[in-house]
Amino acid sequence: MSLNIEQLEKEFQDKIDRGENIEPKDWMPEKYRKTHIRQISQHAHSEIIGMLPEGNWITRAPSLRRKVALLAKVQDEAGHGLYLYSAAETLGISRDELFDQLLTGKAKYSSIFNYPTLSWADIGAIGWLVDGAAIINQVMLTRTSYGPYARAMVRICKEESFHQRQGYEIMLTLSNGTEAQKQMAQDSLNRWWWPSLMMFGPPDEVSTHTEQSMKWKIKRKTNDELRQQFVDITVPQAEILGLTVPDPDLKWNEERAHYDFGEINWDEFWQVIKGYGPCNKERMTTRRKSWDEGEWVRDAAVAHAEKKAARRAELKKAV
Ligand code: BYC
Repeated sequence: MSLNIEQLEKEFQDKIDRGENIEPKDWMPEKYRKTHIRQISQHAHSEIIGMLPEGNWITRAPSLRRKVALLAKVQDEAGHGLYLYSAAETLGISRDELFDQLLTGKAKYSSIFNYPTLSWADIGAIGWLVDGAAIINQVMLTRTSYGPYARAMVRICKEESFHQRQGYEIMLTLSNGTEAQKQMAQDSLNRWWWPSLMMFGPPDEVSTHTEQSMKWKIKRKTNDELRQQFVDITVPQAEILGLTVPDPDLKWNEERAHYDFGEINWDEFWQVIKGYGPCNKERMTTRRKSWDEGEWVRDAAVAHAEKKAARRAELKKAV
């Protein structure tokens, strides 16, 4: 029996090493399945919780054009959540279980959404920095080894690049505006810069899952590699905006051909993911309230589906 498992595991690893995708009906080690359920569901929850800080600004967008774009972005995020929940379901977990894990606090969602959106510029900063960071992580995930997740990522990345551009355009408009608008953009960059760097997860030497996830090609780059890539791409964008990245240690390193950057406050990161960030309570309270208030919609949808199925069965009997 144990030999059999070893053989299966070897074949599984060989398949991954050959660059082939794993599909839902293929044999997979239990830990591979669990790791994917954890990561895909955490990703789905991030999309759904990520709608809250931005949704907060839909009614206050400064023009009809901005409102339409923000509405579309937030709707896209709901769609991303749905693709991802569907991808997780292919691994044998139900949607109800996934929601339950979010609502009971058992499953995590991205640390970034536990920070408040205090000004309109924060909508620009989220698009530019948060979606920018998400794209870097997700372009890598289009080549992740689990087929349904990789395919969901292709579509999601296309939409994310529109999100990133709408955010950068808001920042560009504010930076070229009045002194007060430029100040608003700077203040927003000051507050969102470091939490955006934290999105990539803990440093490689303390990351629990990276080593195994790299072997299984769930991840193709480590947390620190992706974080460096984000800094290298984003700093020149801040320069075009005429804004200052809030890091006195940020400096181009000619030898490494990368930017060196300052120490991230990892205590803050761990506090936020343990539930003690500025908005954790608010986010979960809002999510639970909307789940409770949506009960009648779910009940009505189920009743409608049952009625339709019964009618179909009767028609079948009649012919
Ligand atoms: N926040 O071993 P590690 C978006 C946890 S949103 C919270 O390195 P891994 C968007 C980690 O789960 C972007 N928790 O983990 C939506 C683990 O704890 P558990 C969402 C974090 O999985 C709306 C522990 O720390 N993207 O796109 O190898 C608007 C140790 O970490 C975080 C995804 O979810 C964090 N930042 O690597 C705009 C992408 N970082 O689970 C944008 C998919 C780490 O053992 N996920 N932890 O209790 C990934 O690529 C990986 O899961 C991560 C972490 C790189 C995030």
